[in-house]
Amino acid sequence: MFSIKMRAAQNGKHLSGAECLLPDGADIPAHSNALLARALDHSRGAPDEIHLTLRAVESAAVVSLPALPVREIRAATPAAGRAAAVKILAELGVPDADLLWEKFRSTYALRGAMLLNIDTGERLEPNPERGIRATCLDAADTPPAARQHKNHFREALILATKVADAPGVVAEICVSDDPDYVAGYVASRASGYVRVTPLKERGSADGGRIFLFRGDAATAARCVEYLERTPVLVRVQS
Ligand code: PML
Ligand code: MG
Repeated sequence: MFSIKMRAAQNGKHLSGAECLLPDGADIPAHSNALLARALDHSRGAPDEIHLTLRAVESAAVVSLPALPVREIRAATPAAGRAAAVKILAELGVPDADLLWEKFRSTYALRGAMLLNIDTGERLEPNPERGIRATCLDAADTPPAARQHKNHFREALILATKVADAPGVVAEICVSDDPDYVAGYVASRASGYVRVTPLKERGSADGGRIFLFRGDAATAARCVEYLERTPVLVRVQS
């Protein structure tokens, strides 16, 4: 298989990124072009640097997962949305779920997510300045044209499906960092993907992700390895 990753920046500041995971025989130039088109057409600005990386991936290791089932909660206000998210996390056994919003502040500056031990409060990312990236993932059978523009919901569902399958992950909580996109979600194998909107005020860029983890150090190491390196293809109903 081939992994293709795109990241675009302006004056050294990250603008956009996307990736694909392609089986043997896929039209690699067509997918690469679609990612380039996406990099060149971003609402946050024109990039002055684009990195496109192609790497062969061991296809015997690929995990295939059905997308998590989806439901949606529409709240009257961001505070009500956050309360709904906290309630689901509490039901999943996350202690002090209402205190997570404080932790969320430290995710705003991260490129990746926070990996948080929910029993000790310890952060487990190997590089806390960067956070942990859930990467090496894609939806199975994505046509090149579908890659040219960002689809928040679809991309989040694919990522959340991989994260929920990682060793030790109890749940994930995400708020979009896009100022015009006020939705987010709580996801886990037990709850499925629960889309919650709104979780923040329109115009706010305060978004991030926390992967809520429970387990010992060996499980944490397996979790990081899975999130960052195990190739996962998600089967999404279209
Ligand atoms: C992001 O990429 O900004 C996160 C998107 C969260 C998507 C929530 C949804 O629409 O279900
Ligand atoms: Mg974003």
